[in-house]
Amino acid sequence: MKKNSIYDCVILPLCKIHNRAGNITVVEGSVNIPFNIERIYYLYDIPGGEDRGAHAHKELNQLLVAASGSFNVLLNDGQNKKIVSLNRPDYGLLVVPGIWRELMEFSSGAICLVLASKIYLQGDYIRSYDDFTKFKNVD
Ligand code: T46
Repeated sequence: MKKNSIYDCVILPLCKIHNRAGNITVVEGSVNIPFNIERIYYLYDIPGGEDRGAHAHKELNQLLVAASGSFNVLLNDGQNKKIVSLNRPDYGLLVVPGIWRELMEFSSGAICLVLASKIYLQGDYIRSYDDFTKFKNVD
C-alpha cells in the first residue's frame, strides 16, 4: 500500500446492457473488479463548489463511479499527481490503498457511487497530509 502509485489507479470499463427501456450496468466483486465488495455508499446532494475526500486509505480498495453527472478526482501518491474526470456510469475509477484523493467539481445532481473492499473502519483513514507523506516514506 505504501508503494502503490497513481499509475495503479486505472479506469475500468464496466458492462452496459442495452434495452429499449434503458441501460443496466452490473458489477460483480472479484469478477469484473479486482476485489470483493463489502460495502457500498454514495455521495449525492453535493452543494456547488464543495469538495469531498482529502484523505487516503491504508488498506481499502475502491471503485468510484459517476452514477449520475460528473466530477473530478485528484489522485496523489506523494510523488505524482493526476486528475481523472468521471462522467459515465459504465466506467469506474479503481483507487488502490495508499493514494491521497480529493473529489471536486461536482456537477449539479452528481452521484458518486463507491464500491469498497472493506467495511467502514475509522482507523483505515489517513486524514492529515503530513501523516500521509510519513506513511508513504516509512519502509
Ligand atoms: C472516500 C470518499 C470518496 C460512515 O459512518 N460510514 C461510511 O461507510 C462512510 C463512507 C462514512 N461514514 C461517515 C463518517 C463521516 O462522519 O460519514 C461521514 C462523512 O464521511 P467522510 O467525511 O469520510 O466523507 P467523504 O465524502 O470525504 O469520503 C467518503 C469516504 O469516507 C471515503 O472512503 O474515499 O467518500
